[in-house]
Amino acid sequence: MITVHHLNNSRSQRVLWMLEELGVPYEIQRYERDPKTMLAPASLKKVHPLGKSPVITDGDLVVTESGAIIEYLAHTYGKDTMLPETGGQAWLDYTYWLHYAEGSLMPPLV
Ligand SMILES: N[C@@H](CCC(=O)N[C@@H](CS)C(=O)NCC(=O)O)C(=O)O
Repeated sequence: MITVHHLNNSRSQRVLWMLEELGVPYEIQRYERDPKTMLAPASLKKVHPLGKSPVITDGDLVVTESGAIIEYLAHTYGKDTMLPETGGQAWLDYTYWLHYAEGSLMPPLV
């Protein structure tokens, strides 16, 4: 079972969106930012030493960094439904939107 270690108001939202698109079962472990510092609680460091969100666990695997998580999920659970063949326009479009989300969309949102 996938567990999403979800921090409020964070990139973790994209991971939840991805999992909904894939239709893969998952559970959510919630973490709340400190209202003054807006930092994640120290308990998140027990999952991964960086203590940042998003991070997911899938069995024994720990995956962090939102783009890497999205790629992991696409390759593991979306091979037949989401992942285009390498090369060609569909694959370029997939790659574009994969990087657009973090490289262009996130900066004006944070
Ligand atoms: N580049 C990382 C960014 C990770 C990151 O900075 N996450 C923020 C939320 S979007 C966070 O955990 N902030 C709380 C903190 O730094 O304590 C990713 O895309 O996953």
